Amino acid sequence: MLTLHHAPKSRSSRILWLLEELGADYVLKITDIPRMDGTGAVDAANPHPDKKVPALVDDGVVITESIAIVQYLIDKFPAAGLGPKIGDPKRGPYLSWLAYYAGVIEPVINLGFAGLSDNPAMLRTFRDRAAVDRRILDAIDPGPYVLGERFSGADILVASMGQFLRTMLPPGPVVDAYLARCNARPAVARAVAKDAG
Ligand SMILES: N[C@@H](CCC(=O)N[C@@H](CS)C(=O)NCC(=O)O)C(=O)O
Repeated sequence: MLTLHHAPKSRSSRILWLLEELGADYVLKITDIPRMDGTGAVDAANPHPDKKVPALVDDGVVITESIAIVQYLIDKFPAAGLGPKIGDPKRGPYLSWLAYYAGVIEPVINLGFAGLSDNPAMLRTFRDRAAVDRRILDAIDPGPYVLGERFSGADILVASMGQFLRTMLPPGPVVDAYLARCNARPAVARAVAKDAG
């Protein structure tokens, strides 16, 4: 049995969306977390080693980190076709996007929020927001999805940023249309209804 430890409107919302895309049977456990605005608190029942979300538990095994959870679930439900399989030429680009999301996009966005965007060491390591925006725009235009014709787990990661805060993605009509395309998926409506509690 799969259990998602989830805090509404957080990084675990994307895993809720993925579970709905996959048609998975799962238990949703609402988990409190300390929020940026000072609300919320650490939830002792949260199995995440850092008491964060998302945390997925599959038959007693805890899986953490959005990227690992996305790939774990996509592997577990191969028939849903949300990730190119080994041997598929799109597999390399797909894995590159998962790693780029965790290893570059998240740090660049968070360094921006922290006012550290101009730090030379950070720029050398991660490049800047303009470079991230260009990579995203180059992927989704013409797209229509990050990997081209096929919607995948990479879209769940990229689009979930814009769902959380529109300014986390590049401004303009290309991203607006991409988000509208992703948000029109029936699984998003189901996830949003559950996210609202
Ligand atoms: N790299 C982690 C980040 C998880 C994360 O920071 N989650 C936030 C919610 S969006 C959290 O649980 N914050 C509570 C805290 O920092 O105590 C992932 O992508 O899974």
